[in-house]
Amino acid sequence: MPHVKFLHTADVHLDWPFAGLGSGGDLKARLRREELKSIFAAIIDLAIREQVDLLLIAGDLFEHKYATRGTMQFLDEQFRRFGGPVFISPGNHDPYVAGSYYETYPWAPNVRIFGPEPERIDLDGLPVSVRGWGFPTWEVRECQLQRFPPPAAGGRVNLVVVHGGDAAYHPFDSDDLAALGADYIALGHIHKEGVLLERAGRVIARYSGSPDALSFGEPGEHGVVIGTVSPDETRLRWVPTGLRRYSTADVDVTGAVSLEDVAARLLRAFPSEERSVNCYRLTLTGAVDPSLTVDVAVLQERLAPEFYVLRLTDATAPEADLAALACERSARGLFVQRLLGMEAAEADAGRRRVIRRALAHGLAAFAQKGGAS
Ligand SMILES: [Mn+2]
Repeated sequence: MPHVKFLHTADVHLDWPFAGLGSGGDLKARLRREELKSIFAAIIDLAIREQVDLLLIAGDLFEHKYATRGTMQFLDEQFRRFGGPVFISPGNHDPYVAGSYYETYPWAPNVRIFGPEPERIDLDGLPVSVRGWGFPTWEVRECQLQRFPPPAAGGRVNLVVVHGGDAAYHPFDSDDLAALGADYIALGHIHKEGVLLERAGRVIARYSGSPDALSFGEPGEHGVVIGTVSPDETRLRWVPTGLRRYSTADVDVTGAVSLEDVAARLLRAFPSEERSVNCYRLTLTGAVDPSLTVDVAVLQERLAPEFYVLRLTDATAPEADLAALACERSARGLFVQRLLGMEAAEADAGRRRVIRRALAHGLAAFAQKGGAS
């Protein structure tokens, strides 16, 4: 039975600008851009170690607007090092537009880049056909899958590599994907890994997700897919490749009397081996001593050696002020009064903490509206 082993990745976004990394952000952004390259090199190492037959890259490999020729040279070296066939379907961040590096760079002969006309490539040395298509513009609002050539006959394994999946960026649904008659469809665009289509318990289409998180919008683990596919069996393995995680959380600092107290709570909340590599966006909650000013700039500076990236927001409320606020004749006063009442009536300590957090978030929202009325 013919079969093929491949590595599926997407959304590497080489040369992503990495804005918003906090103080020292520019240096960190430059470092993160280098890290993305090292992750891509590690993916090639994995492909070589796993002896995969081919690479499927489902778009957004690089940032068209920021990518340098040096990055293309790096990519080309990696593709040459892999040596086997490499199939790329450009996406909305690296569209196949006139003057794109996809068009102008002298890529290694093992690299095949799909363009605006859907194509099927029947490989010579392997019983495999690969179909693909690349974004010709920044947005694509029509499904292109109906324009794809039919699958190859004759017992070949039929693969597809394509980018998209939402309204402005090449919309398609599971029926459109099923109609391709493929054994496996390697998808890119959604940065969270996940299966999009299964048939009789067999995965037909899935997103690999981005190999490393790019922002706080991408929590959790990131990786690539290694698959072995024949016309009647699919075995897929998702391999983590991410270097840094992004976490968004609340940290309750109720009862803190000093910034050192708050710092100690933050350090206790996350193991040092995690906070030294990951990126955190944390909201401080709870009622603190009325004499304490929660100066997040000072805290961030104090904790800079302890956290790789730390972005703090203060949503604490001074304990004593709450009673005064509850007497205020305003929407905010009424809000505080109601929540303090709920808290007093609640027997469960966990639920009391939830109410206290809701109170803190509500007060932060009132503060942002800029009015106490
Ligand atoms: Mn993307």
